Amino acid sequence: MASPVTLTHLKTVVQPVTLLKVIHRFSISRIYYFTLSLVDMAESAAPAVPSDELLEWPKKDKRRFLHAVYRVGDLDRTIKFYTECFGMKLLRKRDVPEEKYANAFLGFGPEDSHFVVELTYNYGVDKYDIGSGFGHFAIATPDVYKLAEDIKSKGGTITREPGPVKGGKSVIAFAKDPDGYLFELIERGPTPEPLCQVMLRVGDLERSIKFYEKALGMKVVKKTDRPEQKYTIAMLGYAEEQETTVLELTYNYGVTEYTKGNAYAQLAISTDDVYKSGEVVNVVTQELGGKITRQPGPIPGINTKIVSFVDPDGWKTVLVDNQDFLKELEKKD
Ligand SMILES: N[C@@H](CCC(=O)N[C@@H](CS)C(=O)NCC(=O)O)C(=O)O
Repeated sequence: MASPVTLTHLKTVVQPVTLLKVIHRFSISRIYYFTLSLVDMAESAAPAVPSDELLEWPKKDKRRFLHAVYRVGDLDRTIKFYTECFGMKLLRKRDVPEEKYANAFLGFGPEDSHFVVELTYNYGVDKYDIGSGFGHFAIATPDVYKLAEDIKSKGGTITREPGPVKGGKSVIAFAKDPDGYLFELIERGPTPEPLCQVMLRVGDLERSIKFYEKALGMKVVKKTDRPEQKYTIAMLGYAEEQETTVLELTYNYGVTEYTKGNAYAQLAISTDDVYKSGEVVNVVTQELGGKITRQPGPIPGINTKIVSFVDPDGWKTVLVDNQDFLKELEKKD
């Protein structure tokens, strides 16, 4: 279904090149050519530019990080690990036998106010390739040393011992979950959102920043360049880094391509209007790359309205209708 805003948000313009053609042809005083130029003009008036109001929409919209979706080889194994080692809560589970998959949602607080992980188990698939592009999720904790010790005592793997980040001051460690997904443990005082980062590697940081600002209305809340370590990171989101989950985009000097594997799936973000949001994404993908992978509309069966797309590196985002999402949460009770 086409969005009702489509036409009202577009202004038609005559392209400057066409005007030049008109002037040139008029100067040689050939009515015949002039007439042709008017035809040209009428035809090329069709391509439209988006209105400022449409492009401002993502910044005005009610957006929040909802969940990160990824695949695991054994749902119960991951639930046990996240609840025992990380202290997450199991928030809901659903089995969809007709489609041969099941989901589990876990996090540090209820889904209507917290970012959570949505685990997907596909019947019979016990292994996935994480690829080289996916970086990590992150958990903020007041004591990284203690959390790392707890994880070890429960049989978990710490791949990087606690200590200051190379080239910086914040205390971090890395833990690996049973499927090989990395979780950065970050020392931070009490925070409303302990599940605080999704890190993805990108091939052109400035292009990605523009994409997430324009298509998704995010703000750069921090940017750090570490020439000694040969990388730059940008934290993007809808509130300050300490208050919410951010998307951490990492650019490693000179590296423009990564493998995506088949394990990490997408980031879900809320919106008040999937149709209007889809219009903006459509415009931005034409300028910066990426593409819409699912046109705005309700998911058959569930009826939640979504629009999905990939960014210029191929990382997927799904925008989910706010009202429909809340209805989905009510259904589980
Ligand atoms: N080459 C790194 C660049 C990003 C990076 O190094 N990030 C920091 C955290 S912000 C890190 O993992 N440091 C490792 C350490 O300090 O041991 C990557 O692609 O993961």
